[in-house]
Amino acid sequence: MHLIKLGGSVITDKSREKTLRKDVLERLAKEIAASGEKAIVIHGAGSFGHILAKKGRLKNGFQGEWQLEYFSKVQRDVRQLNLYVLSALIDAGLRPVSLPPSMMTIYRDGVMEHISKELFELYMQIGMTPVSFGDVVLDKERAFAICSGDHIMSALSSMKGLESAVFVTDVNGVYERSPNEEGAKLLDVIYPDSEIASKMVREDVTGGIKEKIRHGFMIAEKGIKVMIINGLVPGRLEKALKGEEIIGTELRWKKDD
Ligand code: IP8
Repeated sequence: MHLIKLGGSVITDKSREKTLRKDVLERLAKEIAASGEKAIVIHGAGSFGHILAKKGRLKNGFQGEWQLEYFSKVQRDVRQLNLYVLSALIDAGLRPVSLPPSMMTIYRDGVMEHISKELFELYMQIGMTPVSFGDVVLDKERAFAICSGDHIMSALSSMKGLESAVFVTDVNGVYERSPNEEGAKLLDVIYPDSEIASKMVREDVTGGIKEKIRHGFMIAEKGIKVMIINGLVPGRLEKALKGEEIIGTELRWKKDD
């Protein structure tokens, strides 16, 4: 069984509000189905969530009544994206079931306090593909919080029978320098003490990669194979799920893993 995070930067155009990359989403859904592997699919919010979440300053919780309108709108919009993901998975022949975080997770002071893992397990047992996503959720201290898909990935990493966690992004993996810089080298493997990993976490080069690395290592610590791969290149996700050699970055907890 695999945990797959379809990054918001892959399945949406992050620069334009509520813009789906339908062709990419449909291809990735087909690759998951073609792999023949069991999976839980988590997707990011992309331009269906991040733009309005920022405008409504939802990240740090309640500051004023005016934010509630943004809370509602972001929840509505990420659901809309979730419906597109569900449709793509159904069309690819899978049997997805939606598990919205607002219905099964609770935060306290910006930290996930509860997630109903049993729902994921039971749906898997009856042959469904659980699908969850980045959402706005209740927070017992701050009224509400942003629950990222990366956070759901690490929260589910203690599930039985888990073989790998694949973070599908719009870059080949983790580079020693910014991938936009000429000659930047892709790293095949990084460790928690790799200079690049700590540098990226510290300097917050891109919020997205930073969170992926942090949550990715929390998963790798449990002995699960963790990969960051490029979903814009056809075939990589399917190969990653089949355990085939591909271009990407593996996050390893220890040097002898
Ligand atoms: O795209 C963020 O989830 P992510 C969720 O997985 C919202 O980081 C609502 C912005």
